[in-house]
Amino acid sequence: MEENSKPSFYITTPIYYVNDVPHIGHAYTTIIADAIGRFKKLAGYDVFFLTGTDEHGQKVEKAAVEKGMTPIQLADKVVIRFKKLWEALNISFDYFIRTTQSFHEQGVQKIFQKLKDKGDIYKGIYEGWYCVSDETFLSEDVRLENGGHKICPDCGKKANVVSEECYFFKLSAYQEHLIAFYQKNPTFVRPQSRMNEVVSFVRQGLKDLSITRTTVKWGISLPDDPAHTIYVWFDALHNYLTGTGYDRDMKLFEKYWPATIHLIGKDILRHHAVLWPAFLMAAGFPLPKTVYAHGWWLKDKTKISKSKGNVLDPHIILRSFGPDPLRYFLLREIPIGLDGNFSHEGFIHRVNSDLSNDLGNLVQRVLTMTTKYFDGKIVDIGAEEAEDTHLRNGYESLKKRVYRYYDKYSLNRALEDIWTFINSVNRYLADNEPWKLAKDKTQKKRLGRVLYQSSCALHVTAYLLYPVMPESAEKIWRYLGEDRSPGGESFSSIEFDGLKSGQKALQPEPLFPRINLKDFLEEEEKTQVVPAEEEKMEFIAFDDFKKMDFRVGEILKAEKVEGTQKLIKMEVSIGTENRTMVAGIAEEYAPDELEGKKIVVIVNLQPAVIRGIESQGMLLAADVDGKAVIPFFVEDVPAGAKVR
Ligand code: ME8
Repeated sequence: MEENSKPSFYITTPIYYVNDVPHIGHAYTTIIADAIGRFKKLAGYDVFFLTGTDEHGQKVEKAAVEKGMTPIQLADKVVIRFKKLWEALNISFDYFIRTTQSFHEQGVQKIFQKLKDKGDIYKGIYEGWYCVSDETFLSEDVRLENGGHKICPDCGKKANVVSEECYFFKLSAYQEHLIAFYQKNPTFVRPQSRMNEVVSFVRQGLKDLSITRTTVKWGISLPDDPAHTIYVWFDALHNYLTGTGYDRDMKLFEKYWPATIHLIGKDILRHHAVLWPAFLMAAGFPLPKTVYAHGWWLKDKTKISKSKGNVLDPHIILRSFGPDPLRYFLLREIPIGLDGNFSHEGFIHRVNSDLSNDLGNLVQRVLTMTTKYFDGKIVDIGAEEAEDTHLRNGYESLKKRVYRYYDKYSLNRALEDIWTFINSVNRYLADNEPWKLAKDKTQKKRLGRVLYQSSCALHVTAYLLYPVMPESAEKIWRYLGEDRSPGGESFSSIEFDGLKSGQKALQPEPLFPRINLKDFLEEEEKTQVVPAEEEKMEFIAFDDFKKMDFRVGEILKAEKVEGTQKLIKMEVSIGTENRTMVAGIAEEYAPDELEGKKIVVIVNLQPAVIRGIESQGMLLAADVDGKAVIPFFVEDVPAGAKVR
């Protein structure tokens, strides 16, 4: 399908505060968004996935002072931590927005001005209790404590009284409009229980909202009244417009807005389900389709959060196991909407039992037998018997159910169902005992059929798992000798017997090695969470550096990879030979401006299959705010010269 004719699907995560480093809670929302986005791409949608960081406001200002930095210095540091984490977790966002980017600031100022001109924003005096930690005014019904102060009901911290001249947004004027909107769009907030919560909150009455501060300096100021900075939530929510091109690339904006789904934690439901639609109504924008509020990850029954000091650093898990075990665990363990308790025992149990035993061993067994009995070739021989057909039919109905579950965002149900199928493949092997068939020469065809059927089952299983476990799905396909990538195939095109007969499989590395709880806890104990301001550079030994073979490469040919927005395929001469390489640089460079250019290439990196193309090397480029900038040689250097 042409990119343009596809229906658009715009998904967002909250933009996270940069007052401290990311933790499992942030990873959770972002992984859900990534899995949904990947599924929607397979289902034929033109997906735009936005994430980013919320960098203004008193909370960041205060954290920066405590760390002896300026707010932007702190933001620059913490942003790197977020981006590294998303890379380690294989998060395929389309744009990463920072609210300190000038186009965002200008966009917010413009909308603010529009509301002011319209009379929806007016000047007055505000006096109220404000929670710095949550950047939120407390509602009037929060009771006074014995000491004469109020406690923030969300984070439990002491609030301050704020009295100052400020601008107000006429939120009260939107109360009835909001109620009418909720009635017309009963699935605007999901799950349903949260919708009811929002409706009853709005029915209790809405007061006008103070949306500027004179006591906070770190924020977007008003051009015609610069003593005022814009309330951080007014600033932050508009990232969903500016991040997709509002006021910068209106074509892009019109293609994707309104958002299909704002994925958030339940802590910020009112901001998204009450304030945000009211701001949008006032400015005349169409409203998002759904705000989906998921539950919290708790540790020992307490919400995992920076302010509670019980954060779990996902890096420790990622360093040991890669992205997929954590992605799988977080999505499998609880339905989106409910709270879950994170324990290392729970995590390790899931990995050992579901990933290592059920799936990893299955892959290993089928491919080891294929190597041993058929010289590594997948062969489609032997007649299909009833139980073989049973496996095929099992997949046909599984595929429909899994599609429906993913489509309803019931990711845990999709995974449960896929696991029932994996276990039926394990049973099929146990029943047919191919290792015994191999001992009887007259059973060669039956042996071929059993292994072919099992390989096909693995092929489709990996495809169905791709939204949640993209790295493992790619690996399984590669082990099966598949030269396509699961991410590039449409859901409707995946048939049970998609493996070509005669295709050469590989002997796999263990996909999910078993974890020993004691070793894991010891490892974790050794690895302290490194606070953002003390981020340490990881040094490598000179011997490790010497292993890397950097060369001058000359780009002979370049072309866009069809069906992608970011990828360019190149033929690069490295002196002794020509290499095919794929790089995500199409948004920054046109193919014809690359041809003839000389670049730095690492030539002894293990090849990777990207969109079905084997990339045999990697070019070096600077990462500037998520954009690639390639260093080109200006001198005339020969292709193949060593770079050291
Ligand atoms: O609220 N369990 O940013 P934030 C599950 N900047 N999810 C969790 C979690 C937990 N224990 N802890 C955090 C902000 N999250 C604002 C958002 S949007 C316009 C502005 C996730 O850094 C969850 O998605 O405090 C939650 O809503 C978000 O992180 C809060 O991140």
